[in-house]
Parts: sequence; C-alpha cells; structure tokens
Amino acid sequence: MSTNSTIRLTMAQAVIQFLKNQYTARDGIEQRFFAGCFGIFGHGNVAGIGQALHQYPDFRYYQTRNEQAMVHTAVAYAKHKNRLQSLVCTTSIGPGAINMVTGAAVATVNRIPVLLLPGDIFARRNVAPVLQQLESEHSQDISVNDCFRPISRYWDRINRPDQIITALPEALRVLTSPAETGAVTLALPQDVQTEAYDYPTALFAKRIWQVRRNRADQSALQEAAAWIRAAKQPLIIAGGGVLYSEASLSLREFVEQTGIPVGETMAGKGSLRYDNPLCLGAIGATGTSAANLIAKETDLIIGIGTRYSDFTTASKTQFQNPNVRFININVAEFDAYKHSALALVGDAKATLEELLVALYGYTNNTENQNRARQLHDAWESEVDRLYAIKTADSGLPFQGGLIGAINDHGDPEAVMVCAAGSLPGDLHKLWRTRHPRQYHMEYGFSCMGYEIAGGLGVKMADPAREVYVLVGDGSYLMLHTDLITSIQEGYKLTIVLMDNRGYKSIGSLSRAVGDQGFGTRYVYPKNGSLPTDEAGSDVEDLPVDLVMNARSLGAHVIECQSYEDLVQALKTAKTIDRTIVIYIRNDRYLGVPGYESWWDVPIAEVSESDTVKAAREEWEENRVKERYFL
Ligand SMILES: Cc1ncc(C[n+]2csc(CCOP(=O)(O)OP(=O)(O)O)c2C)c(N)n1
Ligand SMILES: [Mg+2]
Repeated sequence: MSTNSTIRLTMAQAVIQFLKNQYTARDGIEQRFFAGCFGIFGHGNVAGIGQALHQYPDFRYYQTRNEQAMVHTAVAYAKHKNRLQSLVCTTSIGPGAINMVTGAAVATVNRIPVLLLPGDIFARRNVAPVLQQLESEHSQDISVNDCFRPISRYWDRINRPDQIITALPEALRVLTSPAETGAVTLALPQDVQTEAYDYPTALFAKRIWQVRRNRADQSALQEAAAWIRAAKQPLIIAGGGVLYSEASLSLREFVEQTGIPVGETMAGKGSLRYDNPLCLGAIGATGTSAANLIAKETDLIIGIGTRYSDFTTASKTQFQNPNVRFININVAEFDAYKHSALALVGDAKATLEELLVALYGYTNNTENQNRARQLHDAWESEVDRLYAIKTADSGLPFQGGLIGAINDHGDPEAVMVCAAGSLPGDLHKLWRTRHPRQYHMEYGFSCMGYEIAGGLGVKMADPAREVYVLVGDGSYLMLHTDLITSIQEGYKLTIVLMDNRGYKSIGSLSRAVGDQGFGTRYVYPKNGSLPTDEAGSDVEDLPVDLVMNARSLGAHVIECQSYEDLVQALKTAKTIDRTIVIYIRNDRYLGVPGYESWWDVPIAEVSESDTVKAAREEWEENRVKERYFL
C-alpha cells in the first residue's frame, strides 16, 4: 500500500474503522481499547454512526434503554479494566445526546475513560432549526452538546469530515493517558456523519497506545525517603490509583518491609486484603476507628493515587497533628501537589518500588506497628459485632447484618458493585475485601442509578466472576431498566435490592441537620405535606411493588423477609443463569455508626426550629477543626 493511498468512506464509517484499530499496551500486555459501542439510534445518528455500525459487525453494537445508563456501563467496564479498555457510546441529537451529561461527569470525576459520540445539529445549517435543536439568537455555533464541554477532558465538534483525522488521535491520547483521562466527547453533526471523504489509509492502521509507567524525579524520591525515615508515625492512604496501576502486590511488599499501616479511600478499597494486619480499612468520614485514630495523630501521610476528596479528609478535619505533612504519589501533577505535598509525579507501582529501594534498611518503629495491629484486630471485632445484628427493633432486617450475609455467603471471588445511598458508607466500613477487583464503588460522583448499569459493565469486563449489585430502592427507582440489557446479552447479575421505603441516607442526614427526614420517605402526603419521621408509622405507604417491577422486566426474583432468607437466596442465585433480583426490606433507622470522623454539611445559620439551632451549634464546634495544609 502506498503511503499516500486513500480510502473513500463516510465520516461515520471512518470513525468506526479508526476505533476498531486502537489498542493499549502496558507491561507488554496488549489489548483492543474499545470492546464495542453502546447506543440508542435517532435521526441524529441512525444514518451515520448507525449505518457504519451495521456495516462493520466486528465492532459490536449493544442496545441500551437509557443513554445515561450506557455511559455508566462504559465507565464501570473501563474501571474494572483498570482504564486499559473501554466502550464507545453513540446517541442521536438533543435529549438523547444530553442524557449522557450525567454519565460524562461520572467518568471525568472518577478519571475513567469513555468515548461519547453525541449526534449534533446540521453543520450545513440551511434546514435549521432541526427537530430537537436549541436555537440561539446570538450564535449559530451553539448546540446542547456544548453542555459537555466542562465535563469532558477533550471536546470537539466535527464540522468537516476531514477534521477527524486530527481529532481522533487527540481523543485517544487523552483517553489512554492515566493522568488526563475522563470523558471524551466528539460531537458529530448529523449531516457530516454521512459525508464521504478520501481518508488516508494510514489513519486506519493498528495503533498501540503505550500506557507507560512514568517515574518520579530521583531527587524527590530521595527526599521522600528522608521524610519517611524522619517521621514519627507515618500512614499510607491508598486511593484508586493503586488499583488502576495494578500496584497491590507492590503495596503489600512495601507495607511488609516498612511496617507502615494503610487506610483506604472509597476508590482504593481492596488495595490490601482486609486481613492484612497493617490494613486499617476505610479512612475518613466513612472510615474505621483503626484508620481514623491513626490519621488523627500521624505526622506523615503517604497518599498514593488519591484525589483527597472531602470523604477522605473528613472535610479537612481528619489529620490533626499540627506538623502533619504529605508525600503524594500520583500520575497526575494536579493531585500530586495537593496539600503542599512533596510530589512524586509518577505511576503508583513504579514509584512505590523505587521508593522501597530508597528506603533500604528502614522500618516503622515497633510501637507504631503494634498499635496498628491492635487497632486492626479491634476493628475486625467491631465488624463481627455488626455482622451479627440481624434485625432492628422494628423487626425488619438490619443493613449491616445483610452486608455481612453477602460478604460471608456470597462468592469470595465475586465483584460487589454499588454507588449511592446509605450502602456506600456501610460497605466502606464493613465489606471485607479479598481481592483488588472486589470492591467496585462509584463514589467520585456517587450517582444514583449507576448500580445496575455499572454492574452490567463489570460483568461484560469480567464474565467469569459473579457480580453482586447492591442497590437501594431510591437508586433502583431512578434507573433500573438496563436490567433488561443484562438479560438480552446474557450477562447475569445478582442484584440485591434493599428496600427501606425511601432515602435512609439522606433521611438520617436530614435528622442530623435538624429537619426530621423531611422529603425522604416514600409515603402519601398528609394534610398537604409529606410526612417526616416524626409521623412514625402513622403514614400510608405508596402502592409500589418492586418485586413485580423486577419480574416484569424478565428478572428471576426472590423475595426475602429475613437474614436467613437472604442467605438462602444467595445460594439459589448461584444456580440461576440469568439476572436475579433478591428483594429484601430493611430498617430505615438503625445505622452503622461513624468512627472518629466528621463530614461538613453546613446547617442553616438562622432558623425557627430548635433542632436546627442545636445542629448548627454542634456544626460550629466541628467546623473550627477544619485545616489548611500550607
Ligand atoms: C442522581 C442523584 N440524585 C441525588 C442524589 C442525592 N442522594 C444521595 S443518596 C440518596 C438517596 C438514595 O436512596 P436509596 O437508593 O433508597 O438508598 P438509601 O439511602 O435508602 O440507602 C440521594 C437522593 C445522588 N447521590 N444522586
Ligand atoms: Mg432506600
């Protein structure tokens, strides 16, 4: 083939041909980057990307029921693949396109690669306004797809077919960059998708994007080693970067050799096995007593692959040692420099291994190690205590106990998927993580509705594992319809649906801010207003039947009343080969407590309510503990 040979394709055909030939490689292991394309067709893509997908069946097309859901599926797929593989999402224009906005933010906030191809209004303009077009009196260069700009790591609108020749490689550079990745949006005008162009054949050659393990600067590494040697009580915070970098074994070795204990963020949970004696488990607002007590005292935090969200830092109150300082290992300079840290800008695995060499002969003192081990053991007893509580005073099952049932009786090699509600906090504390891929929590955006769609993405990424989706009734009601896709494509999910008739999480938060759970119960209004928790059981439940709902979508459904029923249902689930929904009601009020931590949710400064006034006073006392790390 001559170097200047060309091939005549529509822009959409060229996009799919290009995407088919993109690969990533890390540590010599190569994989196709895109496993296919999810989508819903409308006039904005059916004749363009839709036609191209039909023409190239080797680039698999998947249906979804909801555009937001398919982006969750793509995010979960890419997260489970440690960002080395992903999925593409195509939509029509207008509402179909911006239904992806929430999913795009999930991707970008969590730093997960997904490629979004929303259809766009005619570049040619003569027939405007087209169906679903947002008109603007001050510019014709505006469409609803501009909403994707702030939530995309790369955004482009392709107004001529030849523009993809430079746009697609940029899109892939960003998607495969561990430091820059997130949602990438290429808005594809409906007319341009169908226009033909003589594309250079070289555009469609196989491309391998090397995901390099960049190293930190040598002098920074030596300085970090000196800081660690000088520290009185160092603590590691393991974030999602540990998992994406596949650094768990290197972290274990680092911990075994240095004796420095580890707290885990929501994204980093599973970095160490729960029973490693120096694994202190969850850290921060949803953390364990073990991690949080040491976090209060530590004078040196080694943050690995963490963004330091307010849940991790307990709204900047968790680290109370006046001399505390930070060493941050991170691929992204932005995160590495947080909290005035000594920045080790580099890959977690490579940097940890080099730091360990620089620390030759060092070990954390025995007193620190013993204290960490004792706190670890005490925490495990606390988990045992909570796992043993099967029912609340109401007679309904207790969520903490139900989590124990799934952890004890579910498949230990399975993946647990969750995102929002009261479950994430309980799971962060209580879930005993046995392998690095087991705890799949979307807590960067904590987006209700991620659970089932995300579970599908995980199952597609790792079909050999059982996938347990833990979902509250609120999240389920918001977005559950891709349960159908899991059945259509034969990807079995075991969905445990925890029904507490509303928002247990926000109900409890509402009571804590003095508002009696207002607006968080699924009940009929009474005297013109929605009853609060003060109404107790004097309420009328809504006639919603989630069991029938799940069954109507094709799921195998088991309804449970008790802890024992759930254990039995989990056993049955293993023998069923299609998506199964295990439905269980549970108590709204009995919660897993907090441990040595706080979260800043500001309370009304003036109010007529005594409970709000009291909550404000308590808030003011805690607020003063918030620190700057300068
Ligand atoms: C899309 C979205 N909307 C609103 C919220 C705020 N929010 C967080 S948890 C929650 C309630 C979740 O209810 P449910 O799924 O039943 O879980 P529960 O709190 O009862 O455990 C709400 C409304 C959110 N996280 N995501
Ligand atoms: Mg609920």
